[in-house]
Amino acid sequence: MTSSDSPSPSLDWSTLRNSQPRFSGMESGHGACQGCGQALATRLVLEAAGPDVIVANATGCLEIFTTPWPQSAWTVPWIHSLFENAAAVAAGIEVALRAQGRTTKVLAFAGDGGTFDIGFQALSGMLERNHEVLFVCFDNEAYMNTGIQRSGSTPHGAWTNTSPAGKVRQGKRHFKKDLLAIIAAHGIPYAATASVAYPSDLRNKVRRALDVSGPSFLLLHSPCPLGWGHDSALTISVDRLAVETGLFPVLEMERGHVVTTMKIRNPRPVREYAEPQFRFRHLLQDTPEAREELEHLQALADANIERYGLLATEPGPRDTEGADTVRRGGSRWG
Ligand SMILES: Cc1ncc(C[n+]2csc(CCOP(=O)(O)OP(=O)(O)O)c2C)c(N)n1
Ligand code: SF4
Ligand SMILES: [Mg+2]
Repeated sequence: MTSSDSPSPSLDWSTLRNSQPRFSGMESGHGACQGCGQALATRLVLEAAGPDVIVANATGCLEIFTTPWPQSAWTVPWIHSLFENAAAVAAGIEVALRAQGRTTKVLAFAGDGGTFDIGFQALSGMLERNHEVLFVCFDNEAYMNTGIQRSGSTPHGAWTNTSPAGKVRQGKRHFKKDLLAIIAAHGIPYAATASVAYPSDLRNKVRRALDVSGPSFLLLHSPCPLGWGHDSALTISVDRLAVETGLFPVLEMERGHVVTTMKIRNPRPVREYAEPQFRFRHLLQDTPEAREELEHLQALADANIERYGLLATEPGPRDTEGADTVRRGGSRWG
């Protein structure tokens, strides 16, 4: 399309095109499902981080869909670690680079299973030893790559293949692990959460994380159409609802203290978040058990809003309605 056939005469196509990030650390042509939040989140992280990085990637969907032998979607140096040791591998790379006097940034990528559960020991050690590594957890709230098993991150009440919903139980009995509180306890320089529904916010947090001296941690909410059972076209709107309900608080922490939050301008009921997702479908039934579980989920969202002071008192440019949700334009490299 040229500027002459632009649908809007006021839209300058060449400016728009020039504002697109030039660098992409993960190319298209990979095998992720349509609408995969993790694929989008990875692209955003790498756009913001730029080319001078090395990635250590734990086993999981991301590793699988980007590297079907003999192909690779990565344009940055990338190494596949075990499910449990991405942080340890990244720490080793960081020490080696430091010994060589190199400033290349080291990123560790893992799913929620590889972060909240099986990779947690290596992560905790990496943070405690103060390695200059950015650890990114792509949180799709279950072990997706092996067929949707519940993890420590799966929300209360959600169906998975190992937390079924039926007469006796209404999905997962336990709560989503409060990983942020555990990360905060390490007192690291920078930790933050972000959602693929707010790409500019996400990219800014990557840049901030890479600017600090020492370890940093990002928890990126990454919808999985297959495991959550929503239409792949709804990935962004579903994730926006995760934020607008309070179920996924978006915030930044320095040395364990919350320093910024994305305020919620119009809080949405968790029912609205649950409706498009198969994993919460049983909570919408007209039974006392389903109603009670949905109330629990609402109470958890309300508790987050209260705990982090998420309610907007007046409209702001960085609240859930003011923040940039569509415009692209990450850093330009080369
Ligand atoms: C020690 C070990 N246990 C189990 C597995 C099998 N396994 C591979 S990927 C995976 C699930 C990964 O879940 P998560 O980290 O949440 O990433 P996702 O696939 O959801 O992106 C499992 C259980 C393994 N590779 N290694
Ligand atoms: S199963 Fe989920 S996380 Fe894995 S590629 Fe598909 S949408 Fe992405
Ligand atoms: Mg997962």
